[in-house]
Amino acid sequence: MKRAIIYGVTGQDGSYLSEFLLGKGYKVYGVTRRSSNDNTARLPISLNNKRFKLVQGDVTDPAGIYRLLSRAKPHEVYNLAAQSHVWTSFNQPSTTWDITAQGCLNILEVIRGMQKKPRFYQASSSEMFGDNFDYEYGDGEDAYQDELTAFNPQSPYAIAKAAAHQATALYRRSYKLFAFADILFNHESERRGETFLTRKVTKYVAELHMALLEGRTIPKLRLGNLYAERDWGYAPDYVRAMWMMLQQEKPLDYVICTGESHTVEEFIMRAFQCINIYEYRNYKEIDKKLYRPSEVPYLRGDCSKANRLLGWVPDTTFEELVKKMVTNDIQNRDRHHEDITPFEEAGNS
Ligand code: NAP
Ligand code: F7E
Repeated sequence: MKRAIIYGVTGQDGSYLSEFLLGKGYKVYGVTRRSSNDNTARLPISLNNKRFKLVQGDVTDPAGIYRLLSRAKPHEVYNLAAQSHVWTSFNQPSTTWDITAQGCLNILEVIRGMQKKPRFYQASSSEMFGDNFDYEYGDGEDAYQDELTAFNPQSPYAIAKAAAHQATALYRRSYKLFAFADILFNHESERRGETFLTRKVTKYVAELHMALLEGRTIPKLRLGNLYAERDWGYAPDYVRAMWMMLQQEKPLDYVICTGESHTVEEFIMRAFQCINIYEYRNYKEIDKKLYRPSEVPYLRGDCSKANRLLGWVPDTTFEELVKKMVTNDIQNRDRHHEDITPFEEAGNS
């Protein structure tokens, strides 16, 4: 039976990846760091599987990584652990560095010292491109990023990810490690952390939907920069790509994205439209504190290489993604309010 270790198993992607690997017959060691509250809310499905083992650990603790890898003797190690919130990284640059850059190096060093070396996966980020892009036709209309676009990171998070990305490539070249780094563009889901833009919006929309039905008012949605553009995909599609990469004969880096870019405002408008609100501006206010000292203005990936060599294509469209997230947040609210009108029928614009 194949064995895999997932660092970052309690996060959005870690939870989906653990279910995906269990579905493929793996034994999965999911690593969770110690916390004063239960942080396994995303793992009910995996925890019910006898082939899933939840183990305590932390990527900043090299000795613990060594003990786990020596004991479990995995075939594959997935590093999804990170302080992954860009805005937070400006407030906590050192913590972000220790987890997101040094954590990756700690795992690589342990693998380098092992006799039977597992395959290694590193979750790199489109944030590494920062404000840089290439042009297809040179007229500015078709700007994109791919595996060859130069990095110009714009946050402590992106700098840490770029360091981890380069370390993975260096260990692959220097020590012949079977190490891959995917450049993942934004991907969201019903399990997305609640302080990321998409989930913050869909939770608000669900709350507003309920409030309107009950004749209540709620405070406005506080937002930062509405004009940044992102290439948003669906997380389960992206964890499938992670596994597909590690099954390749030759370790290479890939961009994983949808190839479509939308503004923050477009995402918000779509989400409000799910509850039949077509003029959302009355419900939002801009809070300058939510602006970042430095922003990534535009992300649109080109995943032709992953298409060609892995046969990977995203299954979920932008419109489906927004709808899934809003529907899920409304259903979560509904569990406590069984008798309300389904949102498709609510005419509250
Ligand atoms: P996430 O929900 O923030 O999950 C991050 C995970 O890392 C959590 O399980 C967290 O544990 C864990 N972690 C944090 N510090 C740790 C430490 N010191 N030791 C061990 N684990 C630690 O992130 P995600 O959205 O699933 O993303 C997964 C990976 O892909 C991350 O590396 C992220 O940077 C990268 N990525 C994500 C996106 C995206 O759009 N989602 C795009 C590009 C790259 P707790 O649950 O205890 O906090
Ligand atoms: O911001 C703007 C914000 O925090 C998206 C992480 O998974 O993807 C993610 O990073 C955009 C930015 O994600 C609010 O300024 C406006 O332009 O959801 P986000 P992100 O920064 O793109 C990359 C690829 C990763 O690797 C990261 O780990 O939305 N924005 N108003 C806001 N963002 C937030 N969070 N909150 C707001 O109120």
